[in-house]
Amino acid sequence: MKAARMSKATAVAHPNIALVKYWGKRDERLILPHQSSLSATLGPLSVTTTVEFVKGRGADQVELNGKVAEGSERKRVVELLKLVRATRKLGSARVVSRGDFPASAGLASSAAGFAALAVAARAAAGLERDTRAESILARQGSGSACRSIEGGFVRWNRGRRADGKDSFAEQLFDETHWPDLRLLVGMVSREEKEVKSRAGMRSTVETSPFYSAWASDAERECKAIVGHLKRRDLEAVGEIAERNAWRMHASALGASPPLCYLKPQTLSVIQALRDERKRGVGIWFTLDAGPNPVLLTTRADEARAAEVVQSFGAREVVRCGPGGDARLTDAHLF
Ligand code: 2P0
Repeated sequence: MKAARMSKATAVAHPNIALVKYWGKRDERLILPHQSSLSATLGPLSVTTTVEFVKGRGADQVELNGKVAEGSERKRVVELLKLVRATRKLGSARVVSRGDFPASAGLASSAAGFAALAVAARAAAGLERDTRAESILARQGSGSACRSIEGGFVRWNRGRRADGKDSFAEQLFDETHWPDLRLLVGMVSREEKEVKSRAGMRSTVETSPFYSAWASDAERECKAIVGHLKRRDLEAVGEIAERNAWRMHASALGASPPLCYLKPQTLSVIQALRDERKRGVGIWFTLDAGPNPVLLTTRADEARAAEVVQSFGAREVVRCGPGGDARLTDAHLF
């Protein structure tokens, strides 16, 4: 094994919002999903992460958003660093990471965070950029992070292998493909959810009688949505995104105990969006494992979409569009 040049690297990555969701693992350790998923990378929101490997075998130092990371948060970062160390002779690491959007937005900051960490850690270890290897590494930090290595519209193919080498995300269309698409996060609640995604999807896999139907349907929808994205057909993309979100929530509601991530305001916003649609305004939505709807619309209807969610319970609207690839930068955080 060649000793790597000790170095520091910094990467910037965007979060993503799934249009066909990932919900359920077939391998908890390697983070391998039961089904493929497809997302839009979200700009301009981003997480920046600097990694430096230093001499010696001291403990890794991890700082996330200005605080020393502890417990499971720290453990997940340290585990990913171990995977990089398995390929190269490296000392301990210092990691500093900062996001420019609130974790409470309900957008998985872990997706952008682990994508930036994977790109920065590999580069700091002296490894060449390789989006497939980065995606596989990021996936082992947090599943959805594998979809934040590339920009635009990205599909995470579930893969079949037990070692996960064929389970990574690939770009279908880059961020310039559909500049008119707008994605608005309607923040109806900032409360921390009672059951985190990781535990929620585990419980759904283990106890929901709807799980296998969910997984096979999502696999089909992942294929069906591609042609609609290619044609930039908002209505067709929106219809799939909505029903896929409902079906994910239906599978979770079928768990024991039932998992309900929605709030009354979520349903008020959804009802209002449907009414707007009847009036000819082009707005659809998706929902992650949380109460905040993410609206899919175009520039022409963006202002109206923001108005609707705000008048029906959203206290804030975070406006996004398709974002780009994770990238290296010289603007180190330390
Ligand atoms: C997604 N979610 O496709 C789905 C939709 C939430 C709902 O990926 O356990 O933080 O780290 O692999 O990636 C959130 O789960 O879970 C998620 P782990 P992750 O975006």
